[in-house]
Amino acid sequence: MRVAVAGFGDAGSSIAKKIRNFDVYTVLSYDFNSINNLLRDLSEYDFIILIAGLGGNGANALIEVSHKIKNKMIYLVKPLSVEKTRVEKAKKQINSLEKFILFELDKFASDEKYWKMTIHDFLDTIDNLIAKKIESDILNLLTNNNSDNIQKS
Ligand SMILES: Nc1nc2c(ncn2[C@@H]2O[C@H](COP(=O)(O)OP(=O)(O)OP(=O)(O)O)[C@@H](O)[C@H]2O)c(=O)[nH]1
Ligand SMILES: [Mg+2]
Repeated sequence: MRVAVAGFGDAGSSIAKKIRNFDVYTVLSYDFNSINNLLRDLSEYDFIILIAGLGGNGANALIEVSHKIKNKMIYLVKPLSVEKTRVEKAKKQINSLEKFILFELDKFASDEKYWKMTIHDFLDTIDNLIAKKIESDILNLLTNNNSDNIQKS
């Protein structure tokens, strides 16, 4: 089974770049041609992993692409609740998706071990954790040939 990873926007591409051993596409322009070229590239694969941070343009592109792809798993990062505008946009985006795995930045931020970190190091650490979880989901998928077993974190 051929698996590709597509990371949309800043959060999505930052996470996707940390995933090893699979073909990774980072998506930072969302015009008609870029999205169509991406869809053409992704059509060569049997299963697509889609990743984005909610509340921005990347997640909108992810939604558009995901509606055109059958075999997929979607991973999303939920903004911090202080990011009010993004949180509002995130709600609408979530409503237009059926099945996804959500990583809540608030939950990570409430863990004391991150409090001394800069926001950059915090996000970098979280991105490593998310990338590891996705890699392990892909390996499970390849072993079992079935995405139903993927556990929500
Ligand atoms: N895990 C992680 N989350 C991030 C990162 N950068 C931003 N986020 C979160 O993801 C949400 C979406 O932000 P971006 O990824 O910048 O959104 P975008 O898709 O680039 O869209 P725009 O910035 O609106 O053009 C933000 O509200 C942050 O909470 C990152 O590097 N890693
Ligand atoms: Mg951005």
